[in-house]
Amino acid sequence: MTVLLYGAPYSVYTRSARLALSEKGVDYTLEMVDVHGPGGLPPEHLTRQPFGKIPAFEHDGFALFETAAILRYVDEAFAGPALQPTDAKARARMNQAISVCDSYLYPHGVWGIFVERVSKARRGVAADEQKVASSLPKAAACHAVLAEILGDQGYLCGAAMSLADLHAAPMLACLAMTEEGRSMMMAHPQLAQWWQRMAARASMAQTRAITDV
Ligand SMILES: N[C@@H](CCC(=O)N[C@@H](CS)C(=O)NCC(=O)O)C(=O)O
Repeated sequence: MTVLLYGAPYSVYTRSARLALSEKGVDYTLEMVDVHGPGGLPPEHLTRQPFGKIPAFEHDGFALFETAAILRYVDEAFAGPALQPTDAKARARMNQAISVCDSYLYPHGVWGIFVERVSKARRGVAADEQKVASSLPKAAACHAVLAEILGDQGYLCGAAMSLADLHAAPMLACLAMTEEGRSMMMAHPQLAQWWQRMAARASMAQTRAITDV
């Protein structure tokens, strides 16, 4: 069996796919595709992901892109602990949390805050304060929604970990590196406890990258 993941350790979406593979106990090879490298996007990557994004995935010749689809496939195609609840309402919440991460947390939390505060600082570039200010309320709303979905459960969609946790954790790991992200998290004590639980998982340690060193 061959499982290939094309992506980069710094990418939050690549990390979500790696977390799912790791939690399922699937052996895979990470083929480095550096979309932000000096040479730009390697042109051959467009044959795997026509929009030039990472990750892309392949299992014994079956090629797939879009992280949410990869995560569902990994859960359904491989043995290991189930990563999707069977209850219709819990599953709907899982899909809602994933969609909130994709639509709002990624653009406003990762790009609007983490990239402005952390990535740009590493390059010696000043943050665009207007961009940060306009992203803050939306990132805060993401935290509030995730905290509401979590409630007093151990994981986002119940007592067991689900794909929603694996989708959200890499993005929140980025935010946890910023002052703003930490205070948004601390505003929701249950979410802060959930974060500690996620951060302690072996899969998170195995996939730690420049985003949360
Ligand atoms: N909808 C895609 C989004 C993936 C995505 O945005 N990946 C980022 C890295 S975390 C990327 O490839 N960015 C490169 C770019 O936008 O040029 C998915 O779910 O896989």
